[in-house]
Amino acid sequence: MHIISAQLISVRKKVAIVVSRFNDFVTVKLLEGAKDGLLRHGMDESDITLVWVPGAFELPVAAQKLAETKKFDAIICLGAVIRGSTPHFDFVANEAAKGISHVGLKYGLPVIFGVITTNTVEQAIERAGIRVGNKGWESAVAAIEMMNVMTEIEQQSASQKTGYVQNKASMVHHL
Ligand code: INI
Repeated sequence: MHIISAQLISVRKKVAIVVSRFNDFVTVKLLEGAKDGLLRHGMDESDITLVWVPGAFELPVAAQKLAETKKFDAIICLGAVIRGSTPHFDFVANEAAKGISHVGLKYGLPVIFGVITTNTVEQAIERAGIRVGNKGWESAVAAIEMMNVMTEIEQQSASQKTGYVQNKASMVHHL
């Protein structure tokens, strides 16, 4: 049995963070959480690209443009859609979710959905806390795990073709 279960350490990876200005009293906290999450898992700040967009609705198109460059191993999308403050909550939230998922599948790239969708401002603030309970921090950890999962899948598929399986400690030949 081949098991792929990735480490939570980021080595030689490049990440883009796309963050929306709308509800920036929340999204700035998400951004802080995401940066902290990446740096604490070994990422170098120079390997992080930050892109601001007007609102959550614009997250997918920016993520798509970044994915097209093929320069990134993961893209983290951060936003806050709060039902109380908009009659078109559902449109914005749904399009952001659909679009982000679409970019990930189109490019075979981890595109992380770090968008808070809440009924109230209080709930949004709660989910943008200092590290624990911070959706940005959780998104960073998800990005790191997924970048490593993608690498391991590629390595395992290459090694299965050649008959070699490379694990962390050794090279095992499967006859
Ligand atoms: N954008 C958000 O990120 N969150 C919201 O809660 C929100 N509300 O309330 O409308 C919001 N709207 C703006 C939208 O994302 C676009 O920027 C705008 O419609 C222009 O395309």
